[in-house]
Amino acid sequence: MSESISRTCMMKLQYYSSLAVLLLPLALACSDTDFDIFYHIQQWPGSYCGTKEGCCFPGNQKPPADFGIHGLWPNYAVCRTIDEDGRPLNQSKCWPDFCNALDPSLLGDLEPDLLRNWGTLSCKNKESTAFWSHEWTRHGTCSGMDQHSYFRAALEFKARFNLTRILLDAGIVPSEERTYCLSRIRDAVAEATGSAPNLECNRNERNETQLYQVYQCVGVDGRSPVRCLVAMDGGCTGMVKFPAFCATETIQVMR
Ligand code: U2P
Repeated sequence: MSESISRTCMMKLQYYSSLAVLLLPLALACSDTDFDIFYHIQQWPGSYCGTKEGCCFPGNQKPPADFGIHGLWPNYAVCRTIDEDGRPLNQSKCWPDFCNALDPSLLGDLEPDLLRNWGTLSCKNKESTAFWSHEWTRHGTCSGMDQHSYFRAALEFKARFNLTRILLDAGIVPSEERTYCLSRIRDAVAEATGSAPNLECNRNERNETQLYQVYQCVGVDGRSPVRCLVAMDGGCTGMVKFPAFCATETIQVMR
């Protein structure tokens, strides 16, 4: 973390060093651990692929019918309207991003686990490495962790709280016909993890609402579930689909 403290921040810290009261908040404002929680976000492939746009599989490999990681995103408790120097921002900012440049020499031993659990489904970002690179540059560089620790933390969290299993155990099974009460999905995850998640939905080709992403709130250590600071259920309705992952007609398999 100390490497990422910028020269400007260092000068500010020196300038204010006699004012002990100001020193701590300033040090926090200059640091790349200046955030309140992580969102650990997982996407359901049945819903990513089951839209008008469809999806793509890297290397011609259909992934398993399991939630996949989208990202581990540092987030502020309250959106900010001024920058760290107290100047007003054009737009309010709800999370830090792009804190550093990319170091492409990532991952090493984590790659098989990442391919299984953090594969891309995007037809714009067709290689999983491009997806990881994007997530690292935009979000990971603000996490206060090095690359290896960051990706490992996301993988370990997913393994510890297996969403697909949690939902199955609560009788929430992927289905083309059934719809589920949104609160039942949220309660199932809350009971299993101790923290109610935020949920995001999208729409299938019949314009029905379906569970797309689950946002689990995680402490700044990247390990422990914590209470979400704001409740969110973007795009969801009271009853949602949790579609089976078999919508082959909308899938462009990559060659
Ligand atoms: O965080 C949003 C960015 O990540 C990309 N993304 C998302 C899911 C996925 O499986 N693969 C992937 O690359 C988004 O790409 P999009 O969904 O827009 O195709 C977006 O760039």
